[in-house]
Amino acid sequence: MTNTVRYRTRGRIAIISLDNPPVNALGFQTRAGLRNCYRQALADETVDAILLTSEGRLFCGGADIAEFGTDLTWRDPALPQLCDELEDSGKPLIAAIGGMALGGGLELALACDYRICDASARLGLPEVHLGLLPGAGGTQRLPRLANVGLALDMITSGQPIGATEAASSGLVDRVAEGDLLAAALAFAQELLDSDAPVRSCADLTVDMGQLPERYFNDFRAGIARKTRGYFAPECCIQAIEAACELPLAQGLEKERELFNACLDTPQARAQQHLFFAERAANRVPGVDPKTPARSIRQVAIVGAGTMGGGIAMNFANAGIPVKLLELKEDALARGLAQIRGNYEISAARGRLTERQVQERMTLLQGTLDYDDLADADLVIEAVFESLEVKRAVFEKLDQVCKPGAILASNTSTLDLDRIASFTRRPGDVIGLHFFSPANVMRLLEIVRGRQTADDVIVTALNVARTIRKVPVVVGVCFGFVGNRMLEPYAREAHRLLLEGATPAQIDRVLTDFGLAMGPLSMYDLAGIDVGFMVRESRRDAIGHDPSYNLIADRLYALGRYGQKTGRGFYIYEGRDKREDPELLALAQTIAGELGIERREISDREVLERCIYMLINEGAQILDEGIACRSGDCDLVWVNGYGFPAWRGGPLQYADEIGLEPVLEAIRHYRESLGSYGEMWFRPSPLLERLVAEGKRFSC
Ligand code: 3H9
Repeated sequence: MTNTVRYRTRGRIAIISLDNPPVNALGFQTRAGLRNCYRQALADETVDAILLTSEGRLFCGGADIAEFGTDLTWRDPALPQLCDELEDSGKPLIAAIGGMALGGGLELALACDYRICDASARLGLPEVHLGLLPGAGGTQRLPRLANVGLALDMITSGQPIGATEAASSGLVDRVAEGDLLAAALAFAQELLDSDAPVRSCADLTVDMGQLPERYFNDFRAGIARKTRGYFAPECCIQAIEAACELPLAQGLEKERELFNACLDTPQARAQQHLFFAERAANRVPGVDPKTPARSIRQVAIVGAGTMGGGIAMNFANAGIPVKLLELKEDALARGLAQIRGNYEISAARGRLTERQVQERMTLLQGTLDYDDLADADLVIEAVFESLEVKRAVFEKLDQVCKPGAILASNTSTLDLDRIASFTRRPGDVIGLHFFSPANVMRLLEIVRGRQTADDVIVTALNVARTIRKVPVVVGVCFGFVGNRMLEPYAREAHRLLLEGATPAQIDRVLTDFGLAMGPLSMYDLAGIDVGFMVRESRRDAIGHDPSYNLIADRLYALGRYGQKTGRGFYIYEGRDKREDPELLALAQTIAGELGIERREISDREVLERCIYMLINEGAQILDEGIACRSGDCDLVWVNGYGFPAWRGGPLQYADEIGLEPVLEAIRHYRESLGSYGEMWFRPSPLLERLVAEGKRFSC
C-alpha cells in the first residue's frame, strides 16, 4: 500500500481509492499501490467484491504525462499490464466513477467487470490531444463494450461523453442517483446477491454486421480536414480496426505497437509540450496565484464593431450580462444585428437552440450612454486602433466607472502604459487582446502594464477561464508577443515576392509546413488596408528599409485591400482565389525600382526565412522578458495564428530541429542577402547564448 492509494473494507466489499491529487494521475507509485491493494483484496477470503473508486473531485486524469519519455512509463506494473490483470479479477470488480475518467483512468474502468458513475461524470480518451492513442486497452475494450462508432468518435476527437450517453451506449452499467459511494456499495451488494458473473472483454467481439462497406475509409475522409498533418488519429483508427478483426489479446498487442509508434515522436512531444505550457501560462512570475480576484458580474464593451461584438458574445455565452456601448444608434443596431446573425448561424447548424439564442441576446444590452457603464466590473474597449481615440475612451471611463472596475483595452499594438496614463487608476488598467473572430479564437493575450495590479492580472486569468480562452500574460512592446512575432515572418513573405517567389509558392510552402493559412492569403483576409495603417504608425521603425512590405503599400494605393475588394495578393471570385498576373508584374517593377535581383527562390529558402525569423523574434521577446516562457510564445502562435499544434509552436519546433541549424541559417542569410541581410538577419543574443551553451528554449 502507498499513500496515493487507500484500502478499506465495508462488510465483504473492499474499497480501493485513488488518492493522488490533483488528478489521481497513474504514475508508477500509484500503479504499484493500486496493484498491491487489488492483490490484497483478491487474497482476502473475507472480501467478495471490490470497488475501485477515488478521493477528490475526479476519478482519474489518466497516465502520468510527466513520466512519458522516462523509463517510469513502463516500470512494472505498467498501465497496460495493470489493466490486463484487473480484467482477470475472479471477484466482481466495480469501477465507481465520480467526475472525470480520462485516458488511462477510463481504461482502468473499462478493465473492471462493472461500471457505475455519478450523473456529473465525464468519460473520455483524450490521448489524441497528446499525440498518442489510448495505450492501455481503450481502443480494444471501448468498441467491444459500447460500439465502433462511439469508439471512433471518442478516440479520434478526444472529446469526453456524459453519464447519460455512457449509460445508453453500454459504457457504464448504471448512473448513481445521489451519493456515489453508497450507490456503488448497493450495486456491488446487488451483484453479489444475484450471483452476477465476473466479465471479460475477451469474451466480447465487435458486431461488424451493422457496419456499412467502406465504413472506416469514409470515417477517415470525414475527419481528414481536421486532422491534416497529425499522425496519431490514423493510428487510433487502425487500432480500432484491429479491435474489429482480432481477438482481444492480439488486438491489445496491435494497440501497443501503435502506441509505441506514437510515443517517441516529435508530434507527441509537441502536443505534450502544449499541454504543460497551457497550465504553466496560468502562473505569472511575481504574482501570487492566491491573490484574491475581483468579482466580475457585469461586463461592458465599448465599440460594437466586429471585434467588440465578438468579445461581447464570449461573455453572453458564459451567462454574464454585457452592456455594449456605441456612440451612434445605427452603429449599435448594426452591431447587435451582427451578433444575432452569428447566433442564428449557430442555431441553423444545430449548435444552439432558438431558446439559447434568445437567452444570450437577452444578456446583451445596447447603450449610447457612458453613464450606463457605471456598474460594470470589467469594461473592455474595442474601438479604432488610434492612441487619440483610446485616450478619449479611457478618460471617459475614468470618469464614469466605479472604483475597482477593471478597465481593459483590446489594443493589438499600442502602448498599454500610455493608455493607462490616460486614467487616474493605472493599476486597474490591463490589455485583453482578443483575436478575430473573437468569439471563436481561443487565444487571449493579457497585457500586463507597468502598473497593472496583481489582483487585476489574477482576475483576468479567471475571466479567461470563464470564457474558455487560453490566456497568455505578456509585457508591453509593439505588437506584444503575437503581432511582434508576425512582423518579421510577414516581412520575409513580402520581400520574397520582390526577389522572385510568387504568392502561391510562399503560401503553399507554409501551408505544407502546417500553417492553417499562408501569410499572403492571411493578409488578404485581414485586409491590406489594416496592415497599411499599422505600418503608417511605425514608419520610424521600418523606414530604413525601402523594400519593407512595399508591395502591400502599392496594393493599398491601388485600392486592392484583399478579399473585401475582390483583389489583393490574389484575385477572388467568391471563395475561390487565383494568381494575379498584375501582382507578379508589380513585384517585378518594384524589384527593378529598388535594384533587387530577381532569381528562382527555393521552397527551403521560403520556409527558412519566414519560420526562422519568427523563431528569432520569439527568442528576442523571451530575452526582453516580454514573454515569460518559450511555451507562452508557442501558445500564442498555435492558438492565435494557426501554427500547427503538432509542431508545438515555433520555439518547440526550433528545440526539436535543434537551435544550431537555425542560427547557422540566419547567419547564412545575413551574409548572402547583402545589405538587406545585414539589416534584418541579426541573430537574437539569446539564440546565440543557447547554442553556445548547448541548451534549448524549453528547460
Ligand atoms: C494516457 O492516459 C495514456 C494511456 O492511454 C496509456 C499509457 C500507457 N498527468 O488541467 P489542470 C496536472 S495519457 C500528469 O489545471 P483541471 C496538470 O499539469 C493521459 N499531470 O486541472 C496540472 O499541474 P500543475 C490522458 C497531470 O481541473 C494539474 O494536474 N489524460 C495530468 O482544470 C491540474 O491540472 C489526459 O490527457 C496527467 N494525466 O483539469 C487528461 N493531468 O498544477 C489530461 C493533469 O502543476 N488532464 N495534470 O500545472 C486534463 O485534461 C485535465 O488536467 C483534467 C483536470 C480535466 C483532468
